[in-house]
Amino acid sequence: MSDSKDKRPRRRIAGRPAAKPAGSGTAKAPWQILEAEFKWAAQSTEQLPAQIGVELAFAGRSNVGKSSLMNTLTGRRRLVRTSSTPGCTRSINFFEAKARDGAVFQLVDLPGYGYAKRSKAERNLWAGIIEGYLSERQWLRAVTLLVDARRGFGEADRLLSGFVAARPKKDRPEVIVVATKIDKLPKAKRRAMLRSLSGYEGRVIGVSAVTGEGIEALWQVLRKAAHVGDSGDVA
Ligand SMILES: Nc1nc2c(ncn2[C@@H]2O[C@H](COP(=O)(O)OP(=O)(O)OP(=O)(O)O)[C@@H](O)[C@H]2O)c(=O)[nH]1
Ligand SMILES: [Mg+2]
Repeated sequence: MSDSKDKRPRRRIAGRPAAKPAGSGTAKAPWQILEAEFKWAAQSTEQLPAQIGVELAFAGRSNVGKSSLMNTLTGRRRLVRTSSTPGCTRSINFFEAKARDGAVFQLVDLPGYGYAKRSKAERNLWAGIIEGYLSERQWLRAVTLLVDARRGFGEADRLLSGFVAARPKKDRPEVIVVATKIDKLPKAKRRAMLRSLSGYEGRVIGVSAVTGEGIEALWQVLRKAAHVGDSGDVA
């Protein structure tokens, strides 16, 4: 794609959380990302790329921390543009990440779902594109659904997980729920919050783009969902 660089979202310089390198403290971990680069941006279903590899998507309400989490997962501060103003990501952005053991993933950053300050027409347009991507994308193996640790599971989160749940079992991606911004909760309250995250029954991984907490646990689950063997091969 010749004009891919032109579509690349501009990066924000100031005010982002300091992403810890994924794998810091776990030197030479096989899951640690050594190379990551922007690949593609799509602003409509028609602009989605043909097969480029195993896809791991990041979905959730606007401003919940999707783009920041991707920076932390790849150990890069500025791979993905983030902002304290909701509505930052306005296209479906693909980033290729290569792990130490050779496994390669396409990390897919989705725009925030249901951002209230956009026009209804724009919200509907993006709801349709996100729904189309989550319910039909053939190479999607896992959807990390981000929920603010302090707010819990809401209507938008149920909708997003519903798009995936409606797929036939044989090609249904795994939904992994993560509670973001866990650093904003006192340590003593975290376990209880994760257990009681309102409206959700399964396991929730607490993560922080600031401290790097939960990143190794999330990579283990993502790699399992992508069927990555010990050798780094993607089945
Ligand atoms: N304290 C803290 N702040 C975070 C964390 N993750 C993200 N943030 C902040 O939350 C804001 C939103 O982060 P983004 O990563 O841009 O959120 P997003 O979900 O991609 O937002 P949209 O693209 O607008 O949907 C930014 O100000 C980040 O610095 C975290 O783990 N801890
Ligand atoms: Mg974003």
